[in-house]
Amino acid sequence: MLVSFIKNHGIPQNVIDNMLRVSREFFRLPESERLKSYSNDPSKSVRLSTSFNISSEKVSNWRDFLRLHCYPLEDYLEQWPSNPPCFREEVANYSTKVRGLALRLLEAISESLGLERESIEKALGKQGQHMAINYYPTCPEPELTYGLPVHSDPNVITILLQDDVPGLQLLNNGRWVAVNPIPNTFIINIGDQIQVRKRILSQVPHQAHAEETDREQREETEKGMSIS
Ligand SMILES: O=C(O)CCC(=O)C(=O)O
Repeated sequence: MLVSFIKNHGIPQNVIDNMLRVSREFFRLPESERLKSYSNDPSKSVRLSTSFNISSEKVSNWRDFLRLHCYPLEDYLEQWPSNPPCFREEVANYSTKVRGLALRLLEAISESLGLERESIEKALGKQGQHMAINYYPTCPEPELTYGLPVHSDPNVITILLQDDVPGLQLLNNGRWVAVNPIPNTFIINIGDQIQVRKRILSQVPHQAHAEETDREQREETEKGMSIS
């Protein structure tokens, strides 16, 4: 299994702070403004939605998300939300830096497998990049649902940024282990597309717990967020 935590990642703190800030600002916009990005069509390259498929599912996830295609940036930037006004600039900056980190990690993974540095990148060919900004409202009855149910990631590699609200859980030897957020630290998860063999490089099933945040104890009480 491979989940890693990366602290010395080279992405400046202000880029991360700005990403979290504009994401929060987006989800605090009036509903009428947010709904400009709303769609139930999974093929859309920009889409605000909730849960997975609220028309067919019996239990909905306690999560809203804004999903963005990010690469090549020039193909998508104009479709991203223009409110908050600095949203495009800050998210573009963050996604470019995160892409650089992903490529460096793929090189390191190649080398750790005894391959040439660029082998995984070359084998994968032209790479898209997607981002999900996950927003978890306070849940009045967290025992009845999830933020996100157990899943593995269908992509190559996930670089997850948490805010300071816990919720992520990893399956380890049949037990769920809570992953408390560490400031300025990314969680790296290997996706289905580069699993090598169980025990060498494989997915870690994970889920996000719906949290009943104590409104008295937090200044920004109403939500947890993550960016993946
Ligand atoms: O929000 C989290 O902590 C988990 C997010 C996640 O698992 C995902 O986006 O695939």
